[in-house]
Amino acid sequence: MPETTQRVALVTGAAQGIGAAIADELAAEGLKVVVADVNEEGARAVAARNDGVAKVLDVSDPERVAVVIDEIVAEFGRIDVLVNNAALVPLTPWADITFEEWRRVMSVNLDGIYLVTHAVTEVMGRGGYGRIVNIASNTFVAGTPDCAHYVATKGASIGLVRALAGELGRLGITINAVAPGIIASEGVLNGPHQAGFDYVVPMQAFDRRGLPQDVAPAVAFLASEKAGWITGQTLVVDAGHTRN
Ligand code: NAD
Ligand code: 4PL
Repeated sequence: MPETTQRVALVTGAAQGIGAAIADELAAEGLKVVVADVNEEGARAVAARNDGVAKVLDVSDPERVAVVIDEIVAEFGRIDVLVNNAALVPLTPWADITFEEWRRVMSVNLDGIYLVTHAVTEVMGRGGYGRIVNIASNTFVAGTPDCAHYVATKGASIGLVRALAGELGRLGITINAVAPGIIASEGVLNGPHQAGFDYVVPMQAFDRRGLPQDVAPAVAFLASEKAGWITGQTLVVDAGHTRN
């Protein structure tokens, strides 16, 4: 099996937005980045500017997840960092959330974390070192309206971090969550969530819209060797919108 000394990071949903900024940050810190997304063109562009690798991946597709992890292991022989970033970010009032939409959000935002994390655990454990970061959201505490299914998955993502820290710790793997507040990603700027800036920015300590680049350094820290004594935690990155 091929072995690279360079650390390898898999970032899901990294074709745009927060995931793309995380891929840029990890590459700048010297990691080989695997940019995985359903959006092939976007993933290729982010991979190309970072001397990384693009993978077409729907995180909710078990067969595809298995194939992509096998390909990464075949190519690099290791996966050191996993960032579970891919998600649907809907804005739908409770009365309008059909069971179909509910299931789809669970499938991408929660099953996707299970599938990719479960699939990388063996190869990470083999190396005796690993960093997993789930991108959660401050909606879990902020009371953000009209996204109950989304908030439920973000709470579950924090629950999984807390539950898994012990088992993964035995393998030398840390698992933490980063919970951003509203961020001007492509997804938010092109959708109904953009209206949220009007009431959120006045609650922040800093009077501007958060950018994907405001979140990426916190993720890179938790994904670094330096963060080895931190696991099972949630780091809120929201300009002080929520405080605890
Ligand atoms: P975005 O919509 O701009 O980008 C999401 C990316 O995920 C896209 O490239 C999309 O193609 C990809 N994706 C969607 N479904 C996928 C699937 N099934 N498999 C693989 N890739 C898939 O979103 P964003 O705002 O950058 O959000 C990124 C993460 O940050 C999400 O987990 C989101 O919940 C979280 N977050 C966002 C905000 C915000 O305000 N933007 C705030 C807190 C947390
Ligand atoms: C405060 O995670 O945390 C809107 C959209 N507003 O996705 C989020 C806030 C959104 C958020 C989020």
